[in-house]
Amino acid sequence: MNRKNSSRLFSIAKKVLPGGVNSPVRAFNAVGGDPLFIKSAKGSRMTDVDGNEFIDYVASWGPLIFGHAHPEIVSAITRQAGLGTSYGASTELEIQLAEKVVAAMPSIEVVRMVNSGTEAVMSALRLARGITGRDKIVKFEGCYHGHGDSLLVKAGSGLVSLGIPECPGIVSSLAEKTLNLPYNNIDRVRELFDKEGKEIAALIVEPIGGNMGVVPPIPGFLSALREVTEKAGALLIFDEVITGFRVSLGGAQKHYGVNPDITCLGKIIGGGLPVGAYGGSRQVMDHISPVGSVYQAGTLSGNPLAMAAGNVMLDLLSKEGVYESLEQKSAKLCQGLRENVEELGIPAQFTRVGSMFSMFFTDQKIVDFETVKSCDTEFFKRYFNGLLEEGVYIAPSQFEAGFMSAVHTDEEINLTIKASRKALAAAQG
Ligand code: KE4
Repeated sequence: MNRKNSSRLFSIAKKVLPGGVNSPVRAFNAVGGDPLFIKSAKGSRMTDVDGNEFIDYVASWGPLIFGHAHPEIVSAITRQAGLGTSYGASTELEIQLAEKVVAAMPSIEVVRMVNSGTEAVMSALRLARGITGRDKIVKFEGCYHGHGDSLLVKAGSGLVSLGIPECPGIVSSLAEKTLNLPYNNIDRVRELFDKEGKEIAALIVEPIGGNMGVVPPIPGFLSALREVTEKAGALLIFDEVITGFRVSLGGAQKHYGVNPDITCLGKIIGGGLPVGAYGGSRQVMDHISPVGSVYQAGTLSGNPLAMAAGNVMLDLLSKEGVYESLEQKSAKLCQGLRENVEELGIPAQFTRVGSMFSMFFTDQKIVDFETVKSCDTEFFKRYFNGLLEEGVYIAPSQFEAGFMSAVHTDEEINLTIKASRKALAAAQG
């Protein structure tokens, strides 16, 4: 495949951007070769600067559940841009999006818009520490909650893809306040809370792990987290930046029937524009300035463009049959991929919740970060590059999620299954 222009641009980019990228996971470090530079995208397909076209399962790392350049989202953004891109003042648009979030997410009565998932999580942690007067935070190994200082401790996503065990620059006195546990291990949660529960401000969890590949919660895991945090007077934070509006209109909390104290959102609610949000009960959220004294602010928070795009996105998602269709498409793809590996005798594990899914090249059952780390990342690297040659684009790391959109066609899913079989066979060597 001709990737001349991508390589040319990458060498120029490296002169002015760290590693030639604005986010490490795009750099293709885990899969080799120069990253693709994208020229355009439409529906389920992206075209790079060399004219190569790909069926896309990255979806900008989750936001584009209705595909690229959806006409209704594009026209909402275009229309709003003509009315102004940012006022630094309130608009009706932000009320409309907040009302949609409140109506959909079972635990949210009040929500604050910010500009990224990282900002949502940082704010949620500050809020939990402000409410409880406690310092300690509990998270799970392999979960990624953005690049806020307290969370870059044994985190997933780019840190595990790039093999960065600990991120330099985090003040040690802060890092010590972050306690890590193995995902899905209820006994270890109970043990820690028995010992230190009174010092813990919050436990934050991806209710479905999405940053070590997709790792679903085992039955009872989320309800145990709810019970343990309740008992200790600690807040339960669901980081639903990926799962919110992805696995159901009410996110993972609706899907599993467990309500957190604070929910972090991002990605999908911005319709492809920069956005984040955090919300909870009025009692919790009224601690946030200007009502309460926990300060959090943002120049572009609730900006009209992202609100306009998010409003259309949530309207599209509220239509009858959307999640059923996502389920059917995702099940069809994963069934095809499973048949491929079975025919070829390749050890692989499959995980999926709705339209987020992973194929792990290991014979170990996937339950946590340790089991995920048993994957054959060299095999994944060959598979990734083989798929790319066949015109299919997945996340350039074994430790990321795959995303189906509402606009992938059956024909594209069949093409993907065929491409995957060829890439698997080639990867076997
Ligand atoms: P952002 O600050 O990147 O908008 O969101 C951070 C974040 C928070 N919580 C979860 C569960 C997330 O998955 C993320 C960001 N996800 C990564 C990919 N898994 C974004 C891709 C990137 O870092 O470029």
